[in-house]
Amino acid sequence: MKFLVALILMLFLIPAKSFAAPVPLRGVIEGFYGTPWTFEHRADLMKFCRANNLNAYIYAPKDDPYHREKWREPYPADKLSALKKLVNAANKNDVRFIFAVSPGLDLNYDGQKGEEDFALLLKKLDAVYALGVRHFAIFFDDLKDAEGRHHEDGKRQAEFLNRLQETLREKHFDVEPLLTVPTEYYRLDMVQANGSAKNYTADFAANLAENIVVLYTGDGVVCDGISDADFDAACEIYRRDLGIWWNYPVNDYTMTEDGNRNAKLALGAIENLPTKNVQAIFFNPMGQYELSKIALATGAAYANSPETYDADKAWDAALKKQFGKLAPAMKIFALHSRHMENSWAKCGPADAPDFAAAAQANDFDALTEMIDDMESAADTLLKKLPRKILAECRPQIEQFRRIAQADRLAVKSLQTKSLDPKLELLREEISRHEPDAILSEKAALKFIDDTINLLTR
Ligand code: 14T
Repeated sequence: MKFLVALILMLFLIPAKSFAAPVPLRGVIEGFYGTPWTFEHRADLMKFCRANNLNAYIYAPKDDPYHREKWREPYPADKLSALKKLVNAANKNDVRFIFAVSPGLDLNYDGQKGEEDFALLLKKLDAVYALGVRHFAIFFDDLKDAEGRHHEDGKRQAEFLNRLQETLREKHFDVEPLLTVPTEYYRLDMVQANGSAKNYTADFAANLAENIVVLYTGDGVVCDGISDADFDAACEIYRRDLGIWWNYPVNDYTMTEDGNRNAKLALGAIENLPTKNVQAIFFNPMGQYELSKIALATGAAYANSPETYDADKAWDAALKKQFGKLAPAMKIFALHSRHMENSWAKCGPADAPDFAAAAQANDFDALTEMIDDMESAADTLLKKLPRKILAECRPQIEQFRRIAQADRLAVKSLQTKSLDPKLELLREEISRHEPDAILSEKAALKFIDDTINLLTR
């Protein structure tokens, strides 16, 4: 009898779990500042999307001049033929290729100039339609001036999008509904202190055609999660189910001075996203294509089953799949490079919480064991990581090794209650490399500074 009850229960529970509804539109948005990905990266991404059951890619690289600054100009022939290959690769892998333009910097809406701009944008999209693209997006993000103000009119923007969508769909019956990002694209920027929508947002939301998909980034631009309640509140403002533009693992706000690298890598799992009602989600990655795949694989696991998603499990699975024998070493390194935080951004799991706890507790045995692992992980990775991957993280792994060495000196200094002068020298060397490589600011790096401070007082 018990057996029968159990069997019947299982019959109900198993399907419920394994058929948890995926987010319908789920994928990657190439939406970061800095050197865009190459066409080779993008072609590879299409296979990655298929393998991870992601079904969409938005082409929106901020520093492709033809996407934003020179949006009026048509793509030159060589770029267009590269785009065509990419569109074919997307179609072959069942990935929706969504072509985005960000015309907001200098778009005219009214009069003669308005008509000219409308025609130019239509021409731009038509050229891409001819390549086989059926999904389009128009973005109005990052139009604020130095004082953080913008001068956009929500009604005018919405009417522009409505007209564009109508015109496109009259010409081509098979164009899918547009996607957009408003100028006020995070919740705390959409509302006034009293909680009601600002004029821009109220006007944009009230006038925008029902079927246009609106993406937003959460309560902030880069924020540490979207609870179900946060999400409901945002959808309430727009009176529709919103899509999410999720700013992890993007790290463009840690750009180095030469603009070619990023000091901190976001190698953690996606976490803290809504469990239901999400219609679309796009993860904005790092310029470091290969290393973005760790977070993206976890994002895929989330998007395929928001209700049952387990960030730690997905993270382990992604590391195993992508790094094989090197997964244990990679995990030790990645543990110290997950959390992204500055004055306005905060996202990603804490860096090395066990290290931070052991440091807090003065647990020298535990610390020493972790430091041994850190040093040997750094050596292994520098020796054995595939060339393409190492090219994206060599400065950070070398910095990781210095930090581990300094941590060892810190433990020794604490044990002998006297500051080893080599520790201060090594700390200076670490500082010299910080413009290029930052990790574990609140764990392994902090332990060095805390120790120096304690012993120099
Ligand atoms: F449209 C958006 F949803 C969005 O996130 N826009 C940009 C995005 O392209 C960029 O990659 C991301 C992370 O830096 O944040 C947005 O850009 C900003 C926003 C800021 F508030 C860049 C600097 C900021 F201070």
